[in-house]
Amino acid sequence: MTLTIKKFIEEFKVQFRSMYAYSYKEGSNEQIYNALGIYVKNYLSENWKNTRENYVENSVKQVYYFSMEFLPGRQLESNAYNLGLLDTIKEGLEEMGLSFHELEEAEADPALGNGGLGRLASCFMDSLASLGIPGNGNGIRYQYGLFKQKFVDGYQVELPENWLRYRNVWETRNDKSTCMVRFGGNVWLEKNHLGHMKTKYENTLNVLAVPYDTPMVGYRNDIVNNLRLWSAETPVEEEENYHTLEATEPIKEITQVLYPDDSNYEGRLLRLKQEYFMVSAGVQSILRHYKKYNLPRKNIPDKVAIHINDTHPALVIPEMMRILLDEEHLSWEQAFEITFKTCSYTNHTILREALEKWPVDMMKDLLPRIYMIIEEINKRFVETTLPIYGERITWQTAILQNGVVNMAHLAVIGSHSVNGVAKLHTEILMDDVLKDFFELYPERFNNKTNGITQRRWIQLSNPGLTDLLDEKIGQKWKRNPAELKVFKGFEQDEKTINELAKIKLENKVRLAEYIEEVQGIKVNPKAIFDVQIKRLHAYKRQHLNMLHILYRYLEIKENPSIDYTPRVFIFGAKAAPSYVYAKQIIKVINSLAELINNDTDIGDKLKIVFFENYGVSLAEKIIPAADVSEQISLASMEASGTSNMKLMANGALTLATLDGANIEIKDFVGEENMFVFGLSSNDVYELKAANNYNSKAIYESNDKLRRTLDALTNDTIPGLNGEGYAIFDSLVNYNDEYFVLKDFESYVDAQEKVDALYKDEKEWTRKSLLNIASSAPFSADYTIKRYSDDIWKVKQYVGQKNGVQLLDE
Ligand code: Z16
Repeated sequence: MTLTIKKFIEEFKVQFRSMYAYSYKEGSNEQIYNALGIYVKNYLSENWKNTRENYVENSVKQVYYFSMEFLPGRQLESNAYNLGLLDTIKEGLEEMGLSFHELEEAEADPALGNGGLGRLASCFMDSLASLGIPGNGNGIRYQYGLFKQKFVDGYQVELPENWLRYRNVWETRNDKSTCMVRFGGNVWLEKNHLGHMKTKYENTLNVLAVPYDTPMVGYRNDIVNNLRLWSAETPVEEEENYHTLEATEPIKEITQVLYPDDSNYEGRLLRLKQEYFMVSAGVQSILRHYKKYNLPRKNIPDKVAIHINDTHPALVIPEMMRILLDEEHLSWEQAFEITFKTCSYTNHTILREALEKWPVDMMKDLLPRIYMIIEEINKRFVETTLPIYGERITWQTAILQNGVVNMAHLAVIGSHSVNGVAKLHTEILMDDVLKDFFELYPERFNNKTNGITQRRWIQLSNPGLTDLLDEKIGQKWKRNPAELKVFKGFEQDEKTINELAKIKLENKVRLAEYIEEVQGIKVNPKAIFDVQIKRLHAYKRQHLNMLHILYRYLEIKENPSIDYTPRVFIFGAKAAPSYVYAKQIIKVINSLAELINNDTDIGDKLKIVFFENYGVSLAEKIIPAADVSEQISLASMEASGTSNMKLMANGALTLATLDGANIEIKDFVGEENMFVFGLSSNDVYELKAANNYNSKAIYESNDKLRRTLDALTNDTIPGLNGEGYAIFDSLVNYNDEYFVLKDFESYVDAQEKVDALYKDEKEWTRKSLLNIASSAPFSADYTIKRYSDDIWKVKQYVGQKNGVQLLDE
């Protein structure tokens, strides 16, 4: 049933006319894009239905990935590609005088996440479907995504991201599967006439949860899984109680906007409402669906796995208990066993300020029944732990501590599996952050290093590289990423090296054009494209990058003939709106860019491009053009990182501290094929333990560093309003929490090695080739296979054809 170009054109014209009642020739890009999206969605709807029905008919176990964030990116191209329609559609559009890539720009990029955690969730959705694993996403349909970032005089300004403005063609509102979520009020237990305990409620706020389902399309395997995002509405039967539109605000606001904090905990009541809303609706709908399997309740864990992505959805545990106790009337012991066997939890950060701790009073008021259950879980935990492990461990690990609910503790106690997201990160969880739990439950702990989908991050975003790989190593790598290592065989092949260098240059030319178009900066495509793309956070140390640029600038000014290889420093980063320090760093980088980019003494030697509004779509443009991947967090702080993996897979050389997954990158590609610098995680722990770090002494003793830091405060950089002072102060006078000054020298040395190597184009490209060929272990397909085998116990669904095979890992 292959689609011909002719048939596509005919059907598309009908589709457009039926939606807009005029010819596509008169349509706007948004309208044509919408018609195209609906066309593709119709095309996949049968597979979507069949997949759902087959799962139920065969009583397969399904996993539900609960996440407050998803960052799917644009879906037209990837859906068409996974369905095998992309070329037909492109050619058909061309015949109609339309350009696919222009239309694609009309698609909103749903920014329903902050950064790594949300993008990981979406890579996982892609891998689940492509492997044919029964896996669904569960999250929130935020009406406004993460803010749109603009720079005004170099300062970050946040604008609302109204991604639903021109409608969202991928979603299906599913009014048949709504749920009711209750907040607040009074709760008590009462014996009914049969002697059963019944839970009674009064004065609750009832919120209708409406699911919007989005197809998650597998790679050429006829599998379409589901992403279910919930939206809050006034219950129909209660509408008349709300006499004004205004009175419904407290309901609508629950799913209005995403909290813009990455690795940071925002203890607002509304956020807690969002978390419970998503969790309650998700668990209710799963348990309702389970009834279709006609099995006893004790078998739930054989058919259902629920994954808790960071602690944000950890209320799954008491919510599942509530339903099993209050609605299914199971005993506490039965309910807890089922819950525990069903749930698993991933930790994504060791940052103290990111660990969720909800005030008991807030929880009690908003979720009285849930709080009662948490108290009981805590009580029973303490009763069993105390006699065996004693006071210290018991109180350190309790859920209720000093008037707060410790969500990580709840997640660990209620889950059969706890994992970190890179080897080092999992070790740190076991030896430090969750050390006491590791003593209680060593068998629960395991590592699952993150991964990325090579379909979006190589095949779609880097067609040049994809064609080269196909030509050299055949097509098998697309279904079996391990095949990428065959590319290593070409490291000495001059022809391949030249072709690879040419592809990179073409990608850079394209990015250079885009930079000129959107940022108005002319850059030389032959310069080194040095990329740091990630959320702005002090621990990620964009300011270390900035200090090095400033240092270079001063060197060139002093000695114009100095032999630096021309370099374009590219940044993409949003700061949380309330994160003052992060915003100061943005301002300083932007002002420095203004200075350097307009200094005729500098010319091509140094350019800074700070893209506005970094997100998935921009990443797809930047990554294929990168030469250097900056992964410079203070060792031990970055749980994993995932831009490191995407950049490596596209042939960038990694410049990194031994942090997060950078360590595994080094293990696979070899230290000689990257640039490692700085303190190790152990060094950092020792330095902190010694408690004698003195950043001011470093400042005073290192001339180059002092000159660089002084340039932050002596009017070298025009346009600053104290931001340079703020950074100087934090580094010199407030003892430099993230050891920027300590790592500075070593970073500068590593940067000089980058320059030196780049002069040898052949050698550079050979290393680039080895990076691509060594990137296979970071395929999300493998990560998902490991979650499925070790944690979820879900199997690849057989009965579909093709798909991603994972022949030999
Ligand atoms: C997030 O993006 C991450 C951690 C976290 O606790 C909250 C959010 Cl929103 C990131 C980590 O910082 C990063 O190292 C990791 O690669 C990513 O999650 C995916 O695991």
